[in-house]
Amino acid sequence: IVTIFRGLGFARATGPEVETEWFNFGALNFPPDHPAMDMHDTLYLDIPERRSGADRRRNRTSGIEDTSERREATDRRARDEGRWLLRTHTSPVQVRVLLQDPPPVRVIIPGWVYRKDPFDASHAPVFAQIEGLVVDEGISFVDLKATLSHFAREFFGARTAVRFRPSFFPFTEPSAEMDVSCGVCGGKGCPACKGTGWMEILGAGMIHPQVLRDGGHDPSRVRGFAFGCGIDRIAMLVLGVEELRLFYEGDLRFLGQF
Ligand code: 2U9
Repeated sequence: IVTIFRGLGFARATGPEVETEWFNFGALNFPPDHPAMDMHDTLYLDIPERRSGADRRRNRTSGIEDTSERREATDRRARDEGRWLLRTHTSPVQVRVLLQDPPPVRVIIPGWVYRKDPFDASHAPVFAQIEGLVVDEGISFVDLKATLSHFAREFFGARTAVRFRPSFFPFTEPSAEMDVSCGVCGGKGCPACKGTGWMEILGAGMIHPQVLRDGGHDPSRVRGFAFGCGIDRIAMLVLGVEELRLFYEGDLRFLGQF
């Protein structure tokens, strides 16, 4: 996947797996207590100094009007004071890139992410994700569609059809999910695609103006798009593997096939 995006001028970026609440949620437009945060069952690290910092911050800001200056100041403090956690997605790396690199930005970020999920046939407490980020002047949804369509044809084969469906993420607006035509039946409908002819492979969207602003950019000057997908799920679809745990158990009878 990285090789395909390298061909489009993307650079690979990496970042820490232990993160703060601000880099993992706050900077990505997850408001405190927003229901979207239920999507992530987060593994927090019990580091007392950090937790007491977050408690102080909550007390200071309670009941006070959330003006944009106030929000900015709170975010700056939150960067240093929030609880520690194991990142639930690779998105905090893009936040770090936004804060560090001037546009034009084109990065692809593979990495391990952590969620408090049971280890079963389709979930693991640690799994692999890959996300991408583009920021420049004049970027539009057309760039998003062209880039991701190219990726799908390179990865799944030249005859692959794609479709985009509206979706929601706190960090992108508008947001979409991309499906590719089922590689098993060619789009006719089969058990692998549950009879629909399509397989959902990634989420994407235009970077939310608030996320750009928190990353130090002026949304009236630059825009961007981002995307993310679970690598394990794609591997299961492509290889026809129905049991996720096989990838992690180290059984040579399974691994020896690849
Ligand atoms: C910044 C701005 C925007 C990254 C994105 C998705 C859509 C997405 C999930 C797919 C399945 C993760 O593995 S999964 O659970 N991801 O659908 N991710 S847009 O958007 C960003 C990231 C960083 C600063």
